Amino acid sequence: MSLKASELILNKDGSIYHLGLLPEELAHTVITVGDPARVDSISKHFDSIELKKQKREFNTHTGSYKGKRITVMSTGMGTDNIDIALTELDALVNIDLKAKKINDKLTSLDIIRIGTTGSVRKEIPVDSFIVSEWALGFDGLMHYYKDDSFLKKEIAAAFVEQTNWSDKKAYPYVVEGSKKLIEKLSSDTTIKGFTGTNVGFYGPQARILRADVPDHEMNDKIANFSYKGLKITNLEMETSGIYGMSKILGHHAVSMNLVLANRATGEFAENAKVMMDKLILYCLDRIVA
Ligand code: R1P
Repeated sequence: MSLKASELILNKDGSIYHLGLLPEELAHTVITVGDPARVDSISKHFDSIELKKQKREFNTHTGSYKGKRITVMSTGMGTDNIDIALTELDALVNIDLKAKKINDKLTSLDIIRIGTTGSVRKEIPVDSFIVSEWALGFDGLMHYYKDDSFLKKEIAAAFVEQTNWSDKKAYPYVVEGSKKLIEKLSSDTTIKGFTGTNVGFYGPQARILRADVPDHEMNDKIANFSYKGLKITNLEMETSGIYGMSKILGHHAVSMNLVLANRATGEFAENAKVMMDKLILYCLDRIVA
C-alpha cells in the first residue's frame, strides 16, 4: 500500500515537503544545528560543498570534510521542528518517494547535534562542551508516538516526584543517546551530561523578564534532582526530540552542546563565536576519526 499524498507530502520537484530535499542530496552523516547561520560556520570547513538549499528554517549544505560526505542542516528552535526534521530526514532514506512505499531495507543515519545550552550546575562553567548521554524531555513530543519501549519510565517518575512536577505540564520522558556516537564524540575535553529539553526559552526555563512563573525554585529543583547519582547538567530545546525520534526510527544520535550561560552563577559567555568554532572543529574531527 502506498502512502497518501496528504501524509507523505512532496513538492513539485519531488523533494520532501518542509526540508525541500531529494534523497540523493542527503549524506548518511547529518549534523543538525538550531541556528540557520551556523550551517555556514560548519560548511566553511568542508573540502567542497555539492549542495546548498534553504526552505523555511531548514538551511542545508551537503559536502565533504576530510573526504567524508556530511550534510549539515539547521532545524530552527524546539522539538516541534525536530518532529518534522527527523521524520523527513528518515523519509529521504527509508521511503521510496516516487512509489510512496517504505523500503524493505532500512538505513540508519548518524545524527550529530551541535548546539548551545545553559548549564544548571556551578561546576559546569560557561565554555564547557557537554555530550548528552541522556535527555529529559519536558516537551511531550514522545507521547504522540506509540513506541515507548525505549523510555526510562522509572527516571521520569522519580523526577516528577522529586520536583513536584505540575500535572498541567506535559509528563516528562527520559531517553538515552546512541552509545556508539557518545563514545566517538567524547574525550577529556568534553563532559558527559543529562540534558533537559524545554518547550521554550523564557517561562519554560524559569527566565523572568516581565512574565512571572508559578515556581521560582524550579531550576533549583531540576539541579537538585538525582536518580542513582544521575543529575541534570544543562537545559536546551532539541535533544530529547532528536533522541526520541531517532530511537523510534532506528537512527543513531548524539547531542553536543556549548555552554553559553550558567544559570546557577548568572554568567554568560564572552567568546561564544570562538568557542563554537572550537566545538565545530572538534566534532568534525571526531566524526571522521
Ligand atoms: C535558544 O537560544 C536556542 O539555542 C539552543 C536551544 O536549544 C535553542 O534552540 O540551541 P541552538 O543554538 O542549536 O539553537
